[in-house]
Order: sequence, then C-alpha cells, then structure tokens
Amino acid sequence: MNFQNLVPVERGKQYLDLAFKKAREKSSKKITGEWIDKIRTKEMIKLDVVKADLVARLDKVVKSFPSFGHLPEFYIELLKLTLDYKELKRTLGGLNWAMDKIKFLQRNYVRKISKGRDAGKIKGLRNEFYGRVSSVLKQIDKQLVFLEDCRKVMKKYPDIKEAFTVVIFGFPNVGKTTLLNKLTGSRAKVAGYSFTTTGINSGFLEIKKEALQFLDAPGTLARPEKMNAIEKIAYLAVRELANVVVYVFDLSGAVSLKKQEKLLRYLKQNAKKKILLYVSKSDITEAETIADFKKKYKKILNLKELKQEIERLV
Ligand SMILES: Nc1nc2c(ncn2[C@@H]2O[C@H](COP(=O)(O)OP(=O)(O)OP(=O)(O)O)[C@@H](O)[C@H]2O)c(=O)[nH]1
Ligand SMILES: [Mg+2]
Repeated sequence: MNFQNLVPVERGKQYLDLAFKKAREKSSKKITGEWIDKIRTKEMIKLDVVKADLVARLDKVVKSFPSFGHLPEFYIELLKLTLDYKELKRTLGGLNWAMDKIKFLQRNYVRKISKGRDAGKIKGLRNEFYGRVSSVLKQIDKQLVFLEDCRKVMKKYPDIKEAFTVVIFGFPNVGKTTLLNKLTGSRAKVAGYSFTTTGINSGFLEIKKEALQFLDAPGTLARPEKMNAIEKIAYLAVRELANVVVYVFDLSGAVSLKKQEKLLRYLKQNAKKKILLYVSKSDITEAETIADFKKKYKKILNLKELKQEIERLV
C-alpha cells in the first residue's frame, strides 16, 4: 500500500481563487443572443464552473485518501497511533457535505437567475452565490488544514508488501537501522541518538528467488506499561506483519544489558513469533563480553549466520 500519491490539500481560499478565476475565463467567451439572455448565460456559466471546479478538487482530495473499509488492519492501527483516526473519517465526511452543499446552491441560484429580469438583479444573485460558496469553504477550512497534516503523516507510512517479513526489534540506538542497511543495502537514517527511527523503514533482500521484506521498527524501551506511540508502532509491526523477529543486542556498554534482557523477555511473552538474536557493534565490543554472552544465550548470530538462518526459515 502506497500513500505517496495522496493529493496535497490546499486552504479554502486557494480553492476559491482558482474556481473564481476559471469562471472569469470561461465566461469571457463570446455569447450570442438577446442582451438579457447573454447576461443570464454568462452568470450561469460562472456558477456552473465554480461548482464543477470546487467539487472536482474536493472530490480528488477525498478519493485520494484510502477507503478505510478496505485497509489492512496494520494501517488502521497505524492511523490510530499516528493521528486522530476518528477525526480523519469525520473530516472526509465533512468534505462530502461541502460538495453536496455547493451543488445544491448552484442548482438553487441557477433557478433564481433563470427568472431574473434585469442585469443588476442577475449579477446580485451571482454575487450572493459566490458569498455562500465562500462561506461553505470557510466552514471546512480547519478541516482542510487537518487533512493536509494527516497527508504529511501518512506520506511517511511504509509501503508494506505481501511478503515473508522480518521485523528488526530492540532498544533505541542499538543499531537496528544499521542492520537493516547492511542486510538490504537500503539507506535509512542512522544516528547516534535514541528514537532516530520514528516510523518503519523497509528494505528488501532476495533469498531463494523470493523478495524478503525487512522492517526496521522504532526503538523500544522496557516499559510496557507506559509506551509512547513510537514504541507501539514497533509492537504493531511485530504483531501484524512479522514472520520472524530479529532482536538486536548491543553489548558495547552504551545501553543497559539488564534492560535489553527485560525487553526481550517481554517480547517473547507477547510476540509469539520466532525470535532470532543478533549482536550489533561487535567491532567495538570486547570479544570476551560476546563469548560470555553466548554462554547464556546459545543462539547468538552474527550477520552471516543471521542471513543463513533466515534463508532456512523462508
Ligand atoms: N561501531 C559500530 N557502530 C554502530 C554499529 N551499528 C550501529 N552503530 C552506531 O550506533 C548508532 C545507532 O545506530 P542506529 O542504526 O541508528 O540505531 P537504531 O537502533 O536504529 O536507533 P533508533 O532508530 O534510534 O532506535 C549510530 O551512531 C551507528 O553508527 C556497529 O556495528 N558498529
Ligand atoms: Mg533506527
């Protein structure tokens, strides 16, 4: 699922300016007939163009958002974690209301104009229509701003494929993204501070002629009772998408080992998925520390072994 193509949402004033401009242009073409008929036709064209333009633009926005009834559970949960999902649904409904209202006003004012007997009255009715349409757009302006905020959040959602999926999990700053990049050649952002990854990075690796999906989840602390939304995304990826989880240990001393072990215990209790253990930063970790650690956790894998083990599981 790709959220890159959501249509940018403009402010109400911008939509109005565009629609009024188009109406001016289209109604400036030569019209034949009696002078009063010409005025009527001209003003009706304006009404029609304003309605058609606004409805088309708003409809494009509404249609570019996914229909939530058909979204995989993962994305629904991701929406709930990253934005106000209920408000988003309400807002899209609000845009539908605005489109209906604009169509209704256009029909109504076309009828009134068709009965207009003098030029001043006809132009006055057109102005009234413009005013009422402007007020509809003003009413949904806050919603348009909210939708644009939602779009910016959703644009960053990972494009999850239906594929064998490996989720990389662990404490913040232990080297999860570095592992993703090493495994798949992707170039996701790596940095020496916690919560660098706030969403989900993805990369692909072909194993046995199958494209395997690797997801790098945000760092997670061992505090299940008070998780932030970023941490919840990591568990969501494990729960909804993982076939296998790679748990990354950092034994270089930067992160408390006790806490990393606590997090692993919590993951084991909750994930109910196959978990592989990997030690990062082996270049800056004492060989003895790793050897000791291997006595406790028999199946600690290095990069090569990790690839082999995943290949076995596919
Ligand atoms: N020397 C060395 N440094 C590493 C290794 N892996 C990661 N690092 C460094 O550790 C820091 C954190 O790496 P990231 O890959 O961003 O860690 P992360 O687990 O994705 O971090 P968050 O996204 O914040 O949870 C960066 O400064 C990396 O350069 C490694 O194998 N060796
Ligand atoms: Mg990261």
